[in-house]
Amino acid sequence: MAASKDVTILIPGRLYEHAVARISDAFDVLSVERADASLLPEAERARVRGVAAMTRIDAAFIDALPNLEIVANFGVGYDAVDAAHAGAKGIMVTNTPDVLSEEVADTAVGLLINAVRELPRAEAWLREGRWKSAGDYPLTRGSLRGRSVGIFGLGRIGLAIARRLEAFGLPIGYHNRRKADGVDYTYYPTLVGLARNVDTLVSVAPGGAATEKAVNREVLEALGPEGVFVNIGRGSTVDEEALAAALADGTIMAAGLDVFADEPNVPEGLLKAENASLLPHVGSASVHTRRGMAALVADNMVEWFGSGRALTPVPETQHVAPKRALPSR
Ligand code: NAP
Ligand code: 8YV
Repeated sequence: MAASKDVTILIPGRLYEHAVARISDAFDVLSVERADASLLPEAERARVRGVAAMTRIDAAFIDALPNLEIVANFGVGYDAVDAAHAGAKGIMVTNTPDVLSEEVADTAVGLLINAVRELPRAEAWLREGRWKSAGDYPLTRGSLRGRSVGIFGLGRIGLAIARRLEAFGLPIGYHNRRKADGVDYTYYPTLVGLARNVDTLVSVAPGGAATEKAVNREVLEALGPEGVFVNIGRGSTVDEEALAAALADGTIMAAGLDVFADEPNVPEGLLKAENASLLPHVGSASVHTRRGMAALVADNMVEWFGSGRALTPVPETQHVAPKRALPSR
């Protein structure tokens, strides 16, 4: 069966408007305020064959939709979707890899430079008239010169960050669960081992139980007093209390953060830290890149309901095939 208005896609909560438009072109769309099945009458739940979302999709929500075939996540990080549960039930989950990697890597490098060279504070100095009233902005203690970089999560985005920082002349190490194929960067089997051997740690690891608060006091102490920590991955990977303390007491020098554990709530200790550059999760947030992500969300749906294959299935649902008969090729 091809993509058609006979297929109902549920959009719970807010979704980027270009994705809504692309999905609405191809399918019947049902919207609901949030991913809470009690907001939908039973007949409507039964209509739903696909979900497109950038919000939490838990096991209870999946279970409440008896004819659900696919969850298309708007974002490459899909820690908000219970993909293991979906996979066990034969439900496909897709994400949006690759189309955002270069944009997010650009943002990570910007955040690193902001943190090290204090660019947001220097700009504030100018805007507040202090250049005129007080003179030049003070020289920054930090510099990228002479730094060594560690990447926590050397995957698609991590590699794009590494390529950029290599061009800046900086040596690169990384920590993943497994050594990456085809790269010459130095591998560290533990995160604390990586932190001990670099002074600049960039985290782009996925969220979830395996990485929960992995960047903790011990890792920050290992990074040391010249240490700079950048997080462009997920806020859940950091012990934010330990990070705020480390910024306040000089355990590390500075931080650049795009992601937080409980967005949009940012802990007071981080808001107060003048040696932290903070961004409201804008890693992929350009019109160009969000359009690419939106197209991939819609194309996954169209492909699934057309050919029965997904373009970018997540590993937990690689094995999932449609339960319905597929058109002959
Ligand atoms: P990816 O290609 O899957 O890379 C993730 C890397 O992390 C892999 O190399 C993986 O290697 C490593 N990893 C996974 N679990 C680990 C663990 N428990 N311990 C150590 N290493 C681990 O994903 P990506 O496309 O680069 O995206 C990475 C993450 O960036 C996403 O999941 C998302 O959370 C975040 N992100 C943020 C923004 C933003 O706007 N700030 C935008 C896009 C993505 P191994 O499997 O060998 O461990
Ligand atoms: C998006 C992201 O901002 O892709 C991801 O994992 O974190 C970002 O690109 C997010 O998914 C949209 O809410």
